[in-house]
Amino acid sequence: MSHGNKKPSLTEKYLPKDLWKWLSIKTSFGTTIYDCIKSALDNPDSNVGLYAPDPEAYDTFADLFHPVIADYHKVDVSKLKSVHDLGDASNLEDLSAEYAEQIVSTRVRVGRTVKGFPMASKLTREQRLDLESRVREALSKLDGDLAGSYKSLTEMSYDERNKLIEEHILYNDADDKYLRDAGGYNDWPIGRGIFMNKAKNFIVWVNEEDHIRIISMQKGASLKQVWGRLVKAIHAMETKLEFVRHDKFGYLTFCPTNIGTGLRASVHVKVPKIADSGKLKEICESMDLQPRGVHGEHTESVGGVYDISNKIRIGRTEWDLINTMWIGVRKLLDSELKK
Ligand code: ADP
Ligand code: CIR
Repeated sequence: MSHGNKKPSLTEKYLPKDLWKWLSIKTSFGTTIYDCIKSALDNPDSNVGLYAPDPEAYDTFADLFHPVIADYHKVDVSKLKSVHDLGDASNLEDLSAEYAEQIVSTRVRVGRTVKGFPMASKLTREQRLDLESRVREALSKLDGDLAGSYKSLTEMSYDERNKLIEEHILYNDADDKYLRDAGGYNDWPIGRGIFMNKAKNFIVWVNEEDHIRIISMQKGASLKQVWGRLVKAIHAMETKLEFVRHDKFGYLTFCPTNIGTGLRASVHVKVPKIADSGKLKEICESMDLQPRGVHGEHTESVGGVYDISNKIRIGRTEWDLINTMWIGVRKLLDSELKK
């Protein structure tokens, strides 16, 4: 397979040589090994390339999923146990005014899979619509500052969708080639939608890459408020829907990079000097952080603003990952502002 100058994907690296044993195996949802690795086959430039078309794939094809998870998340799978602690948001320290000024906005999201359904690529049209209506029903019961309204993509105009994408509220319109080739956009946009509270700072994505992504976001640097709101939302959603949880891998998601906590805590932060030095990725990696462009994964920076978030999602608690991001961003800003 040709990769240009790039390293082979983790899927290619760890694909067992005795594939023969898997050719007749299917999970109870009908998933084959080909379904799991299709994105890597179609995209030799993948970093990971693997997707779980249903929750069972993580165990049925363990000889591939486990080493990929170990490598990406830097964990020992044999010792791994799912650990969770949402911590206490009120203990998060605010940044000094000088540092806070560099931060455009703050966002935390968690991904979840609803029990009883396969992930995006194996959902039939009917199952996706059924899942959408169950999630919609659950969301309609939220109250207080979490109360809001749901809209399907099919009920929204092109302009309405574009405006929300520009505001970083709605997911991009089926343009991730890795996800598309994994089958994540089957029957797009049917069954997909978005829930927003009145303040537009609590958002739920329905049937994008994952069944649901629960999101808290706002302008500025108050991680305390953002995380506090998300913790409240997670608790509320858990009383209304049952999510798939694995003893080792925690919350299961379509992409194995998101399992565990499913949590990505990010800031849009101005770091033009570090970016110009060409060392942003390297510095981020050394602190378990990942830089992305301002329109999400696989996009570019605009005006020296980067999306900086925790890279690891498993083997550590939610509270640990929130703090990893916060401490790392403070160090980045120490260096950007030359303290
Ligand atoms: P995900 O975070 O769900 O993995 P993406 O990387 O595609 O997915 O990001 C989704 C959207 O969230 C994009 O529009 C991105 O710009 C926006 N986003 C992420 N972090 C922030 C942030 N800190 N502030 C504002 N928007 C953000
Ligand atoms: C890939 O393998 O490159 C894509 N399927 C995206 C994987 C998750 N993101 C990442 O590694 N940065």
